[in-house]
Amino acid sequence: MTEITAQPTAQAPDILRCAYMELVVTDLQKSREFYVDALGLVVTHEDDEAIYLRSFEEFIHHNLVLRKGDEPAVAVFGFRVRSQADVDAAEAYYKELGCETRRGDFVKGIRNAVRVQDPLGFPYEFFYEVDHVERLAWAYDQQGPGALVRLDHFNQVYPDVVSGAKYLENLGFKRTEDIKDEEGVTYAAWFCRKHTVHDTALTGGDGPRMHHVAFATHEKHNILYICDKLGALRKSDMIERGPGRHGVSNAFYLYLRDPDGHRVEIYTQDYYTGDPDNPVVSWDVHDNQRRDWWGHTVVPSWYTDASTVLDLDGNAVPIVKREESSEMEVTIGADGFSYTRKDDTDKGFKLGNQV
Ligand code: XXG
Ligand code: FE2
Repeated sequence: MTEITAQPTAQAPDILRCAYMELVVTDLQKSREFYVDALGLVVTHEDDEAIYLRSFEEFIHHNLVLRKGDEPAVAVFGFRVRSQADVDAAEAYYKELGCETRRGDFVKGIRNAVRVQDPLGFPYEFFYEVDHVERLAWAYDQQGPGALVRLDHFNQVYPDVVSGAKYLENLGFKRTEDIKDEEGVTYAAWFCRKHTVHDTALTGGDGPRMHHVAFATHEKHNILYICDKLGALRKSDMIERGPGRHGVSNAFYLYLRDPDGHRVEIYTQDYYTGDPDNPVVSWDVHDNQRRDWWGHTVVPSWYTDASTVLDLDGNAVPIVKREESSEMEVTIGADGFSYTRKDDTDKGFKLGNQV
């Protein structure tokens, strides 16, 4: 394996967007109750081994695969690329990085994909050939008031955000926001290919692990309905954080934990980032509004818990400890509240530091 930050001479694949995640779950029926009955995702295919789900605006086969297994884990982060030639490009790119690569049909609906274990240790898939299915965007008779309409992003936990970011930027991702401190420590960073705040993000912590997968609703009230529905189903313990308004991304959010503990974010209304000179917003880790615009405290489990990721043989990838300071420790005060802004006279909001 070459250096994580090395730029291969091979052309990076043209990645369109985050497209699907394959989760290993321990009880398919319990997961179905959560993702289908409670959250309303659309079933494209199901059998005794796996359930394939999609969001209402999706036209490709799936955005989420739930596969039955013994231990909860993440089998793959799937990205759609622009053409079949870009799948070849991805294979050559990762081979040059010295990474393990496999070629084939790994899940239903997708053909001739490449899977890699990337330099950070995450299982990534790049694909182009995929079955088209009915786009249910106009099926308002099927969409409930909490309809999940798109897959929005992934979030990955990794100890060294700076070198992880360099790897993603070499791969063609554009940084949109980050969280740093005055000493230059980077705690988290967000990266896009499609023209939203992100397709994936790095959260500093022990990793590689999967922090969350996020689905978008049309509007804020759809998220509030999901909270009400979970309450009515007596599943309020599945709500981990929120609802609220993020500082980073400016999106409205809710974090849930599925029956295996995998974290799912419901997210809506971030901003357009498609221009090449889109300013990067850099937040001070001590700004109490960075993670919740209303200043609400982030629960400790949100910082500490994340899902195991698998290598290409299905084995758990060993976890490396973060050496740099942890955001939870530097921001949660002794009283349990995260009001640690150094310059307390700075009551006016600088929207991060836009460059
Ligand atoms: O999608 C996101 C997040 O990564 O889940 C978290 C956007 C913003 C945030 S943060 O908690 O930093 O506001
Ligand atoms: Fe997120």
